Amino acid sequence: MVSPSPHVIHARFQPYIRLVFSALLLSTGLTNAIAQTPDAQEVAQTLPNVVILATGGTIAGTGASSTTTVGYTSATVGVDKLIAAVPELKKVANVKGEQVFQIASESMTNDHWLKLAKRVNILLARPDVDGIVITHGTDTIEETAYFLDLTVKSRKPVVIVGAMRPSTALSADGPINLYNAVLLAGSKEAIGKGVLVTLNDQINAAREVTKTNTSTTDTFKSPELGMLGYIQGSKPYFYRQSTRKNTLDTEFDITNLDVLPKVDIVYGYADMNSVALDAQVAAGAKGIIHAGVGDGSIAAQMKEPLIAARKKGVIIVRASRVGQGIVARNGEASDDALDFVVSDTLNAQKARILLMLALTKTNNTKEIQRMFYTY
Ligand code: DAS
Repeated sequence: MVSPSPHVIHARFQPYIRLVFSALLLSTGLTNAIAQTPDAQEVAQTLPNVVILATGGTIAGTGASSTTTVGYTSATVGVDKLIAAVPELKKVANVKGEQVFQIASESMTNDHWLKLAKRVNILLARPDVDGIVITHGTDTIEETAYFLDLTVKSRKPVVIVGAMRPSTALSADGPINLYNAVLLAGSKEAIGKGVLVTLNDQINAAREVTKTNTSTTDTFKSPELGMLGYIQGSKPYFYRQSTRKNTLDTEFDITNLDVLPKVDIVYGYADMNSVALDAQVAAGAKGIIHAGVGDGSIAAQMKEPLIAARKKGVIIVRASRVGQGIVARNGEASDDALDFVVSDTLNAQKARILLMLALTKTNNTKEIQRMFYTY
């Protein structure tokens, strides 16, 4: 029998040889692909660790129907449900949640702020925490943000987020705001920028941000001085940052503070009287923010009551109800002669926060005025 030529053998077995080679290539390719596709644990190791501290507010609110955008119940949804409602968070950070409070933020107090600031500082001191998100009611978000801006002792990002529509509403803004906040808190770009507030795809600085509309989703703005940037397509874009000192660069330390000095606000208006001021001083106020009309103007009938308060050792800060612009020293009042302080561009509610912290350090009005030009 003539042996078949090698050529014939090759032709007969060619399909099998091709199959074996294909199987080898496939398995090698798969091996490479598997080797290149990191497993879930490896992915998690590349993501930042962000802790979400939940305090309540509309972002955790529920309404009677999907069209209820006012008259809903604030602060009802827990932090775990907030996180579960946004599975996309897992793509941008390793997230853990803590329910610090569950309140509508109009009920936020100094005690809440001290507890929150202490928790933030403890967490940020941990090497395995890269950033913090605080979910918060929008009514006092600007005040909590500024208090933390002056008391957080870290350059790691702290981002405060809220929502203007409850979680049950059509086009609720909470989920995307929370996603953006976690993304921002885990970003390198947000390091060293001070405490930030994000809603509506925008990034604002704690010092300048304020609520400008009672109910619309674009309510948070930094009028005149401007926001810091945007979040677009899962990426933060910064265009400016505040020139004022914050976080690690402030002289305030609340570590061992259990109570803040009592500071109240009197609101200026035509035909005002000193009943509220006198009552606040009698109740033990250590400082008064006079939110005057215009450039912090003092009505004739208010001058003596304010001087009397100052003589009792109460620090008087001239602010303005207007909201934007500088309250000029020795402009609408003889601040040098009256030994008053001016708020610079801080609105009344933020001037109150800075004065409370200033009074934990000094009663010297020259030192306090320096602080209002520094922070
Ligand atoms: N009452 C508001 C608050 O909790 C609801 C909100 O807008 O978050 O601040």
